[in-house]
Parts: sequence; structure tokens; C-alpha cells
Amino acid sequence: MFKAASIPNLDRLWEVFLEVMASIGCKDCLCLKNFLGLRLPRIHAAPNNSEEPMTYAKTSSWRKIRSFILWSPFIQVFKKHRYPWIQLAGHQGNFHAGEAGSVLKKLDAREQKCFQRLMTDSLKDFVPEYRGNVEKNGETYIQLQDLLASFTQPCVMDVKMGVRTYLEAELEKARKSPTLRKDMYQKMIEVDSNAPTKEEHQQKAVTKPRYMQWRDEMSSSTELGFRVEGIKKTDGSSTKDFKKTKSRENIVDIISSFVASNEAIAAKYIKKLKEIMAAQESSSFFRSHEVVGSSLLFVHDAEENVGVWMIDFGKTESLPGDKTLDHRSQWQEGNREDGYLFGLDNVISIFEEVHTGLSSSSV
Ligand code: I3P
Repeated sequence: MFKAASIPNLDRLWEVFLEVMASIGCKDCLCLKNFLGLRLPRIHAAPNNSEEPMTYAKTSSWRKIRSFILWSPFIQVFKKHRYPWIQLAGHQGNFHAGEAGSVLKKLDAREQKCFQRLMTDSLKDFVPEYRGNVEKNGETYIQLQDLLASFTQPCVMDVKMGVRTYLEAELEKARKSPTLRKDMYQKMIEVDSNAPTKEEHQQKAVTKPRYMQWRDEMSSSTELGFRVEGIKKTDGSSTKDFKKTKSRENIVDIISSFVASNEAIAAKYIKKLKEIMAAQESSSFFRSHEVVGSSLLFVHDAEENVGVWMIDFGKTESLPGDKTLDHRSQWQEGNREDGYLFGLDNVISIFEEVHTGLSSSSV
């Protein structure tokens, strides 16, 4: 029998479980996500990037282990009480499950400072609650409200706001000491092999601002002031394949599919978005910060519960002195404008277009 004192060890037990699973399964395969009910791929790539796909059907012992663990009381309890954090965007490995109803995110000093200020700002109800810091395995994490905790099999969409996703300070730094990034060159040619210049092809590397600017222009960020980063549907399938999604028409289709053509859900999102915008327009925090790389997290479920929150403040920086932004003016380097509200105007108008389309088709 479990003693009360041994309950905190559940975290350690879960970590050990993950380690064991990682050693049983293939590196980078989605087996763990399967257990958490996120996705059930039937085929995954064979080791060493071989062209031949390998199926689990060949390994019946593996299937037995999988169903044994999947239906073990531990996993069932875990699934019921601690809905896994679904990371659609952002840095891999930055999140852990926290206390029930919380998630842990690796501490970033700038982000922590933002959360501390937000807890006393008019935006408080539109961001996850900040519940202090937690030490775990020698790392410090901020503990945040799990925004998915009150939903049943939620659909989730991450929309990165603003016309640019890099700080002015990053541009300046890169000019002074340019660092070449081979990983970013690789990500660039995976999307478009013609995107790098002749020189970049020779170096097989690009600078970070160059990559970020290219990403903003390839997607809808530069033109519309936001981009869809990732969507997870209620069936557990998820995609982040939106790097080249740029046109308003394409986004209308994506949003229609995200709300599963449900007029009531679209209407609730519009209401929430307008509430967020009103809160932002009257927020002293929002006025006095350059808000870059921050997302709106859209969440709904089949019971038509709907929520929208502002998340990710790692690149939200306070402005000097009493400088303020209107978040709608065009960005020119030096004015620090980020186009957040310009983007939100467009998000709302796209949801309205989707809603109008759904109401006219239901007449
Ligand atoms: C990443 C994305 C992240 C950025 C990261 C990029 O590109 O722009 O926002 O992190 O930079 O690699 P992609 O979405 O195309 O994968 P920051 O916002 O923290 O700068 P990084 O590789 O330097 O972390």
C-alpha cells in the first residue's frame, strides 16, 4: 500500500517510466505520445533513416508491452488526473507536468518578470496563473496553471502574434557579432531549397535574424501580423505544417476546420478575442512592453467550452522610461512596434468571416 509520504515520488516514478520507455522504444518515435493518447501512428520510420518503413505489427511482444502499460492503473490514474501538457510550439523539453492542474516551464528570467507583473495587471485573467517557482532535478521552473485541465479531449491551436518574431535587440546583437547557424540553414532548405543566397549555400549556414525574417515573410506574420504555429485536434492528431501558410483564404479554411464548422464555437471565440483585445487596450503592461514571439492559445472541446489565453513571454521586453506602443503602427527599426493588435484585428476578422460563412450555410 502507498504511504501518504511516498506520493511525491510519483514524479520520480513517472520519470523512471519515461526512461524505461525511451530505452524500449525507438529514438524519436512517438510511442510515448501514444500512451498519453495524443497520437496513434501505425507506421514509423525504420532506424538509421532507412527508406523502408517498419510497422509495429511485426513486433507482437512490443504490442503486448504497450497494451499492458497503457491499461496499467498507473497510466489510467495519470491520464485522468494530470492531463498531459501538449506542446504545439516552443522549445522541446522545456515543459514538465507539475502539481495537479499545473505545468512546469523552464525558468526564463524575462518571462518570470512578465508573469510577476501580469498577476497584478488587467490582463491577469487572460494569461495562465503564475504559481511561483519550483526546483526539479537541479533546474528551476516556473509553475503555471494548466490551461487544458478543465477541458475534455481539447482541440488546441497556437497562434504566434505580431509582424515579427525577433526582438530589435536581437537584430542589433547579430549585426555586432553575427553567428552562423547551420541548423537554421537546414530548416530553411527543408522548406525551400532556393531560399538561401549563393553565399549562404556555400556556408551552409544563415544568421538567426535572417532565418527569422524569412520565416515571418514565408508565413502570414509579416503581412497579417500573426501565424498559425500548430493545431492539435480532438482525435489526437496534430500538425505544425504551416510554415508556408500565408494567404488569408488558406487561414480561413484552417480556422473553419479547427472549429469543425461549429458556429457556436466560432461565435464564442470571437467573443473571447474581443474581450482579450479590450483588456490589452487598457493594460499598462501591454502598453509598456514590446511583445514579440508571444502566442494566443485557443482551446475548445466537444462540450463547446472555449478559452483563449496569451502565452509565452520569453521575448516580451519592457520599454525604456515612459515609452509606450500602440501595437498597430507599422514597424520601423527603432520604434519597437510589434504589430500585435494589427494581427489581432486580422484574427478577429478571419473568425468573423468563418462564422458568417457557417451561419449562412446553416440557413
Ligand atoms: C524557431 C522559432 C523560435 C525560435 C527558434 C527558432 O524556428 O522561430 O521562436 O526561438 O530559435 O529556431 P522554427 O519555428 O522555424 O523551428 P526563440 O523565439 O526563443 O528565438 P532558436 O533555435 O535560437 O531557439
